[in-house]
Amino acid sequence: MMSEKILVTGPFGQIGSELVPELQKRYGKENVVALGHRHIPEDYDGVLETGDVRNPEEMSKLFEKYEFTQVYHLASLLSAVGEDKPELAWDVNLNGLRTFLDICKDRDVKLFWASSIAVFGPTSPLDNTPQHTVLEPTSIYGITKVAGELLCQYYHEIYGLDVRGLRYPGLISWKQEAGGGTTDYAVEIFYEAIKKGEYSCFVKEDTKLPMMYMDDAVKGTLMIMDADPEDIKVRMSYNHGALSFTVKELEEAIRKHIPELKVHYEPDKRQKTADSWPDSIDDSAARKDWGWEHKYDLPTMTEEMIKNLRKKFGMD
Ligand code: AKB
Repeated sequence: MMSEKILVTGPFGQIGSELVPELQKRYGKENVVALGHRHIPEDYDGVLETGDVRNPEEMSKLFEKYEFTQVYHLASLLSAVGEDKPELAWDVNLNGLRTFLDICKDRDVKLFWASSIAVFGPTSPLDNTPQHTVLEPTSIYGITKVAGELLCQYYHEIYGLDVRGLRYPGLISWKQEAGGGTTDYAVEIFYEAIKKGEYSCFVKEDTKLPMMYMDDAVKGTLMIMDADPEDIKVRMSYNHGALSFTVKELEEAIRKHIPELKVHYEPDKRQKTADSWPDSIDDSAARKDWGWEHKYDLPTMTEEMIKNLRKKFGMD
């Protein structure tokens, strides 16, 4: 196998914190470079560079130094923080992506880009939202993801760049807390249930969104990057689905393990974004083209989350 050199941007975020160790296991610690920006964990064990994804000169120098063969470009502002800082969201999400599209188009590099269910909006079908449908998002985050997906497709068509992407749903994980997203409640509820037995939820109890356990998200990310280029028929981003539940259903699943759990519902401005996103998505294109399948359902994901968080907080 050709030896790989891998760059991961956003390596200490929710996805990166779990993807980087998997990449290190597969390709060797010395072959995975984490591009840190501001918050770098003191105990990070691996090759580290610091820099700004919006700076093409800085990023080009890194490519000269390491001759990367794969890039996982995860660095992004999420939906809730994007509404507070729309200019920064535009700058980081799109100028960051442009940097890598431009550098990679002239090299033999496979580029992964993280998109989101935020590409959909109130005019997209709500249930089982198809791969190809109306994309009229109302959040700035969603707008950057649609524009980014179109750019990816453009660079593939015009320059032959091997770029691949996933529309992640809300991701649920215990190693690293989510931050700045609309789906963060689905992670926070576990932390608060375990620490305090009580959670105040910022969306209504009947809010239903597509979700996925992080192990499945990491598996899907590696699967799409392993796939034969011929099998990647979508060069925008693939719908990436697993679960779909209301907050009330999640609350009930957690209560099976923590019977005393109390949840209050105090919707805030994030409700509007949640309401504009699909209830569930159709990911049959990913299943057909490159064999995507998920493992975790609501009960097994809930059990894993609670078991691991109890361990993490020394409560088992
Ligand atoms: C968010 O809520 O902003 C993210 C996402 C679904 O892209 N978790």
